[in-house]
Amino acid sequence: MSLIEPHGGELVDLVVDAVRAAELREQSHDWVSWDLTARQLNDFELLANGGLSPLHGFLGEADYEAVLESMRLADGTLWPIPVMLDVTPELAAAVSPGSPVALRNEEGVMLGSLMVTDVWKPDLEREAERVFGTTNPEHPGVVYLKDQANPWYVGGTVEALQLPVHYDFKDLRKTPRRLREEFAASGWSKVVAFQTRNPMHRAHVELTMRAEAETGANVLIHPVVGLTKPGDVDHYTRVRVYKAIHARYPEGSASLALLSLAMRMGGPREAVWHAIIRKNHGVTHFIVGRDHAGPGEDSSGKPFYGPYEAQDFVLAHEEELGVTLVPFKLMVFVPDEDRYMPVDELEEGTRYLSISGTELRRRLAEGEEIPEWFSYPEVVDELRRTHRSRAEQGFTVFFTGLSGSGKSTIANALMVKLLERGGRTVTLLDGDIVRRNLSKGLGFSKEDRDTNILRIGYVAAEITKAGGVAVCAPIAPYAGPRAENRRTISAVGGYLLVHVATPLEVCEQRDRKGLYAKARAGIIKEFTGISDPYEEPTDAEITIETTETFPDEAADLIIDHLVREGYLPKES
Ligand code: PPS
Repeated sequence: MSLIEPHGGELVDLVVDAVRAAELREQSHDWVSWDLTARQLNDFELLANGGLSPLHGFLGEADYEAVLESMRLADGTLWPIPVMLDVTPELAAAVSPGSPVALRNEEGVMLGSLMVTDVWKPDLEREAERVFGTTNPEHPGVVYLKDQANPWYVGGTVEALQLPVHYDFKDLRKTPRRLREEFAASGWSKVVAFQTRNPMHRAHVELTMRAEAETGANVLIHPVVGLTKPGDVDHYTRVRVYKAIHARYPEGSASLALLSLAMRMGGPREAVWHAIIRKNHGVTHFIVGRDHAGPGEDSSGKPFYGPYEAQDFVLAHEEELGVTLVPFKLMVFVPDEDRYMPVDELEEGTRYLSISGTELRRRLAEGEEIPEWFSYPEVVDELRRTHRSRAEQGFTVFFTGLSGSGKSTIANALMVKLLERGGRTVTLLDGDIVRRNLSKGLGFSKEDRDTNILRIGYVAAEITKAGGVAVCAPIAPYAGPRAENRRTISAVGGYLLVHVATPLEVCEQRDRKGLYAKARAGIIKEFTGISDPYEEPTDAEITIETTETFPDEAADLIIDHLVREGYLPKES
């Protein structure tokens, strides 16, 4: 179609017509099935709609190797990020080159087919080193490869029966073809794309308007709404913000579209990938700012990538990419001139202001003012709707400690004191109580204990998300599930780990339920502290020695902590 020719190059379209779709559906009755993971679903969508052109499917081994080694496909095409289908050993064993696989979403709906060309077991550590330049498990891309990715890869060509369905913001989910058509129909011969995974504020509007002025292009606000960095603001909130921001541009000068991309946080390599993806969406210019697609710093404060490494990398490949780089330095507010400027254009000694993401989150959490020079009132309102201040958030107090350490007694005292204060619902998830209902039937093997703790964490996260208080008091002897719960609960509200550190000898001496005697006699097997491990927490916010602290005092210590952290008001 000539309408879409002006820019973007050839577009792959893997969505088949109705006849072929019916044929594939019919044949698939004899095929093995694979339920696409959240990341794979994003990759599938961009493969199917041509966002990942020139790919026609998930990479095979030769392309994978070439991408790792030289950032190119085996035929020499520039391609920085490997896109494979990672699968379980069971699926890998069930397929071989030539096998068809039905690709399904989590509800079991068949979205496409994969004709397998390659099956191999990758060296994920090597992949991390090559793609991310690090094997540091603090890098989200490395975490994914280490903890979440399935251990086998399958490559092959894809045919799509349909694109994944989205029920939210439907009018903003624009395929590459649709965007190209819209640009052509609007007479936009140059388009500069702005990529983001964060809420936008005035600095971003200023930056994109400058890019518009410098290049003579129209702006495409093209935020990622697939998988982004864990802990990012949810995409629902962000899209409401983008819509508000979009209205700030002069009528007809900017477009807004959402991109279902699963980011890898791969910094320089990912920036080049983003440029390719944007080109497929009909864009001619691409803004790359500071630390583009980077995960920031590791725990020692060392950044994973240099602040402008991504810019340099895109620049080095600009000609081959066929997309013009629009580099930007950090934008800061100059109060004396009442305007935003790139930090490198300021004269020495100029006074300027900026608010970091961390500072913004702190202000939102503590209900503090966010100045007008930083953002627009409608954006701040939108963020406040979801970023409830700590005083309004739910939280979980998670006790851990040996049997008989006093967890339940302190947990009960805490619950009563919280109810006395009022303001939030309080749910007690005590070890014994949980085992009578939620975890009925589970035993005390490591596997069952982990399941039990993760179930408690799941329920606590739901309560916390809904603004309530969950007080949990299981033994929770293993660090792994405790850490997992901390992650999921902190993402939706407050989390506080309390270690009731009563020594084993004291618990055994008390032996209120007579269990220690039975454990010593071998009548109860796998008893924590006696014949089963207890991994002492090293990350507890509060440690209580009940040999010296009464339950009443212990509960007050926790309340004081919650007041200091802003979850509870000072006066009762
Ligand atoms: S865990 O490890 O967190 O899943 O344990 P939890 O759900 O808290 O259950 C601990 C309570 O079960 C009783 N009990 C045992 N505890 C430890 N090990 C073994 N083998 C065992 N068998 C039964 C015990 O009463 C625990 O209650 P508390 O309140 O901790 O004393």
